Amino acid sequence: MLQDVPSAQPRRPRLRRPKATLTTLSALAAGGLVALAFAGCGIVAPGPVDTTGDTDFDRPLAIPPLADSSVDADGTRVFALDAQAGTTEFEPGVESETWGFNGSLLGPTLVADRGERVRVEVTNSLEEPTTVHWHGMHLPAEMDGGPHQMVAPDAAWSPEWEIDQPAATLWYHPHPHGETESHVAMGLAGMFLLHDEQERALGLPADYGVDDVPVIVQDSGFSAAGAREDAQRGYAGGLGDELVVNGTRRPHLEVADELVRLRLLNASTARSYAFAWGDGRPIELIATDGGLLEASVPLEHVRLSPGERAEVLVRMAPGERVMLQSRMTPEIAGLEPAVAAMNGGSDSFDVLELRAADELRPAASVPSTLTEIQDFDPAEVVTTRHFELGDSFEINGDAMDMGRVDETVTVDTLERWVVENPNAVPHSFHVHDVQFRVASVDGEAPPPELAGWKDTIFTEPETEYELLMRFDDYADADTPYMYHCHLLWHEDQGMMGQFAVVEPGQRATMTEGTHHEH
Ligand SMILES: [Cu+2]
Repeated sequence: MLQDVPSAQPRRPRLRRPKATLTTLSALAAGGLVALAFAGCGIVAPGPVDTTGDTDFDRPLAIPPLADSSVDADGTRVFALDAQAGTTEFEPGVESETWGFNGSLLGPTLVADRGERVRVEVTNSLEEPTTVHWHGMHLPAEMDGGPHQMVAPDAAWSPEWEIDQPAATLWYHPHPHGETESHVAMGLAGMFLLHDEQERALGLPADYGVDDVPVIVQDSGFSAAGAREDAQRGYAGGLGDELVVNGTRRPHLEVADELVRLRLLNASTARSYAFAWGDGRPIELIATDGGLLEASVPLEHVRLSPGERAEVLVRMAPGERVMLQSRMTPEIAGLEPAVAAMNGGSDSFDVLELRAADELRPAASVPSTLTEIQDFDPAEVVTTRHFELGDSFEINGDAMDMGRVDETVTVDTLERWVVENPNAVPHSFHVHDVQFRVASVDGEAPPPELAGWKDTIFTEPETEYELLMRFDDYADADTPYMYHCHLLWHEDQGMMGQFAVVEPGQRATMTEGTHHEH
């Protein structure tokens, strides 16, 4: 269980970092003039980290509790989330200040069914405003929990919507403009799992915390005594040299089932992972951000940048132990070695050890077809937009302006968004409201891990991603959705834009950007 020792802490979070100058950082990252120049500006660049094989994973993995809910007279499922400050003992007897929902760290797991109407009664017991964004969720813009839906201290906000998308591993986290990195680093994050009839019928492992296990991976710095500390910083943002999973350092999970489903969530602010098994067995990917793949795919590794999710299956033998690791390399990161070295792209970690009981409950075989994913027809594309990710945290040359709508989308149309990272440094791209398909990567068909529904992609340097997405409904000229780099420091620096979904012929209420030709 999560170590919950909530207490009022009327102080600002400690995990705030100085804002380094962009030009220095990006020049360094690109040039690889690593430690020497960093020493000159008072920042110690993270060096490569390898913690594999170092220590025993002797702590039981904390499992976030399932969120309580009640059902209203009209059938709406109602949850409650309260953002709170408290303390967490990552090491017994050593308290760190942390934030959580309904507790001192992370938040409960919300579960809902396709077709259900849900309401989340959000309250804010922090001393500063925050928001709760439903990452990956298709919903009206005013329910999205972005920077326009701030919840003041002691205030409440109750977004309500109908779950209208396939079974998936989604998550929630704050999205206050300029403060997202620190709010997530303090511990505000949780999972939101969606089920549907088709997924249930597959007979996949579905016993929460037993054979269907949330795996929320975050990195942090720790003092020798085990208090949480500021992480070191690369161009990507804060990069801790240690991992916590569901808030547990060095965790293991006892399993008594032959087949186990792990729901991997990269809830780190900056670090990307390349998940693989320590004994070299393939990692069986069954779902990406927005739901199931058409079929399970055996991979050497599953790369997840911040915000991305993957569901994987692992078949255990009685009595065995196997370590989930992250073994990133410059090749997997798609970065030059010098840039990779200072942005976590050469780092290896033990993540979570699975320990199988001597007798395991047998599992049904996994159906060869998990779902059918209908491809979008490119001939139906109504609008093509281009997004160039800059190395000084702008998109198409502009930093985020909460008073400007950058793109106006007509409801009920298919769009092509071409996203390019022309620089040598890492970025990513996340779109609110919709799940998209990756039509091509540099003109080639996407690899299997990008072949399903996605809402966030890592954007490798000098690579062009063609995304297709349909904006089915929820026209609202008054309220924009966001698209942004999901490296949270970049997002906070303004690497974000706004789009409004409107009725045909309508204009967004907010000032529209004028420099795009469609
Ligand atoms: Cu970025």
